[in-house]
Amino acid sequence: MGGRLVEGTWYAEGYEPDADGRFVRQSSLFRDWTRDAAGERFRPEAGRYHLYVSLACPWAHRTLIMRSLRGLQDALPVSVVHPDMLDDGWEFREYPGSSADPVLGARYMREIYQAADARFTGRVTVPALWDTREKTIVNNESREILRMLDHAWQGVARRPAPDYAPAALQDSIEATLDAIYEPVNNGVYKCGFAQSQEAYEEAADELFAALAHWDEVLAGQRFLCGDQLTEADICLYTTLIRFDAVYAVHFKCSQNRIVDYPHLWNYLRDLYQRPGFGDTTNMDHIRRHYYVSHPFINPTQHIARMPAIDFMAPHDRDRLPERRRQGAA
Ligand SMILES: N[C@@H](CCC(=O)N[C@@H](CS)C(=O)NCC(=O)O)C(=O)O
Repeated sequence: MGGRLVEGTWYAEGYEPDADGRFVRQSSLFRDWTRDAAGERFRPEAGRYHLYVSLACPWAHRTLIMRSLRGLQDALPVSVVHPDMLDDGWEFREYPGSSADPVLGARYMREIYQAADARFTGRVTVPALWDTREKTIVNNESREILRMLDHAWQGVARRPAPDYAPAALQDSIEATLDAIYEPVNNGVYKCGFAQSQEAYEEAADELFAALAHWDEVLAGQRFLCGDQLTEADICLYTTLIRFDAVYAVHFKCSQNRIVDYPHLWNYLRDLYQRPGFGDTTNMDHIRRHYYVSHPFINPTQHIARMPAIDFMAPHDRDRLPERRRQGAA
């Protein structure tokens, strides 16, 4: 369930819907950029920054995939919160796959936000990119952290190439990221957190129309923006991989499963089987987080069984051309 800081003080609270019961996601509030140029305030440097994530969270997962694709594991350490997010919000507590906070020794994620801004007002979210030198959060918006690790961190990356948002595709990538955000990435939350039947129906209509559309697109091309893997694929992956195990049940995204879409399902397996995707996916954190953390929609907090799906089964995507690029894992 989580909560909010108001002028630096924590209040456990759920999500405030709009007048028609729709879920409204807060905009991220730390929006500085790391840039690799002389005189920049936040220059990428090995060991200077720290990434706070949850393995359950699809937004944080985007940044973990790029960190892995770029080979930034040594240069950019991470702390992984406990999967449960209840009255105290995200917490650093012992659990398989979770880790402590070596930077501030915090018990709760909110302490990181309080350390960045003692009078912070807003929800305490992951991912968050912390600067150990200036002792502040540089950025807490996944799409921007993803872009920074892609474009500004090559100097400290073990794999500086390829570019996952190359100039020739940048407009198409931005348009695709925008197009999948509301109906799909945020759409599953809008289904799950809708507080009126109408708000739910509206979100479900948009979600399943978008999935049908992208299934059709992927019938004829390997990736969302053509024959190269881009940031757009990373951003769709983190929603698709959670869909059948969690969103279909917990968020009532029940009309179809991803395994029912021939192209989306093969595409999902293709991505899962690549370095950086399956190996950053933790189904235990994912399932436990959602089913336990929202008692207002799952009061028993029982964790639904993992459906019998095999992400490692062979896929049919090799029939579609892929442009192999220098440095690709
Ligand atoms: N726009 C943000 C959203 C991040 C976000 O909402 N993360 C969720 C976890 S999936 C969170 O930390 N929620 C805590 C809360 O709302 O209390 C991003 O893309 O980085």
